[in-house]
Amino acid sequence: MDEVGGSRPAGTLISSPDITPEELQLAVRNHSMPLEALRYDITPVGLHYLLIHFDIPMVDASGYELSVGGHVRNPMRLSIDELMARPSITLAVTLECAGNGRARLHPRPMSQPWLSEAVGTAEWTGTPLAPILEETGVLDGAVDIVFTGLDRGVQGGVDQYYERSLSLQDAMRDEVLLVYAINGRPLPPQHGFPLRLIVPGWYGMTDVKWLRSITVIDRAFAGYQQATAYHHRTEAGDAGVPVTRMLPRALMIPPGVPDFMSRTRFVEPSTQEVEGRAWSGRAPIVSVDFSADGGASWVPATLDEPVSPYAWRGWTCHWDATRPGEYDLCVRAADAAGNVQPLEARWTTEGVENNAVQRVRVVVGAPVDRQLPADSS
Ligand SMILES: Nc1nc2c(c(=O)[nH]1)N[C@H]1C(S)=C(S)[C@@H](COP(=O)(O)O)O[C@H]1N2
Ligand SMILES: [Mo]
Repeated sequence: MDEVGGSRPAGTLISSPDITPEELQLAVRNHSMPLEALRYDITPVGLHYLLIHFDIPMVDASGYELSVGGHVRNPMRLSIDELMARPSITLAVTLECAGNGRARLHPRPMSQPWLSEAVGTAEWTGTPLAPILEETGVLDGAVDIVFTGLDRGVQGGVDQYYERSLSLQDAMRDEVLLVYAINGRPLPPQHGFPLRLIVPGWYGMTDVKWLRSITVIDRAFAGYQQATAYHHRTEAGDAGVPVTRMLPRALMIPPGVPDFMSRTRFVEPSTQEVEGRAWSGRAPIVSVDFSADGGASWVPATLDEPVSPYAWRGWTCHWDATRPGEYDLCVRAADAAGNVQPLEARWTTEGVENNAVQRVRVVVGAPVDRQLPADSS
């Protein structure tokens, strides 16, 4: 048995199906969204997934200032009151971790061991970034905008503050926000109090929490989370392709009732209305298909209107579950840019962008024993 605090840094590959103590440490700190929470258009804050690389910093809002500087004409410092006095926008945005699906890979890249539900949709309130960059007077030759958090730690042997960058062009998009509220309430500590970045459509690593500074630089940003981590690589040492916008994914609310340990579902012989959500950060979702036979045959689901241009859309599908037996349910989303979820996982060294279809095992028919009041159906 391996001990916690052992010798497997992120980046190690594990072939054993067993989750290691190091992965368990991360999994209990960073939770995903229970799949039944797909019922809500807007995820209640405590059910939204969480990913925190280091420690949650304790921030006193009264002394807080965001600094905006670097390759600019007029560097600025903004208090939370000053940020909140600026024009505000509320946008429903679906966030998903780039590592969603990682724990289903073989061998398994050592990091946060997500299954399929590292996602959530919140109503984020904040002020647009572009006018702030305009007021600071970004100078000619600006290349990247660096967003630095207040949280510090060691990853890949590098002592760092959590930092990510965007190109000037991406940072200037209208929907990019500096956010101070979630679902109508101030950000809680775990979601980035008092201020974070939200870049709709991109995987979650972009949305720097506990934002301390925004720095304009005249070269490509070489920070660890930008230049080393979050690349689609199929071999260690490859240059790889940076992870940016979310690939399409559909998830279903597992029907029926779960077995406590295995999560296998039990459904009475019946006709079922299976439902869930689908999203893509690349282009609007155009179809969701449902399969009750592990992907051998598919039927189209009915799509609801998206919750916002940057959020998931609901879908429903009729399932004839009248015949007792075992079923392997799957759903598959496609977007208008032609991206379709694969049936088999696509392996990458960091376990990013695995948007293989979700599979839910369902037994139609009663479990062996039953201890329910007479009036339950
Ligand atoms: N400062 C800071 N920002 C961060 C992170 C972090 O560890 N530190 N994690 C990132 C990652 S990888 C994800 S997926 C999202 C998760 O946001 P949430 O916890 O609010 O859902 O935050 C991003 N922003
Ligand atoms: Mo993430």
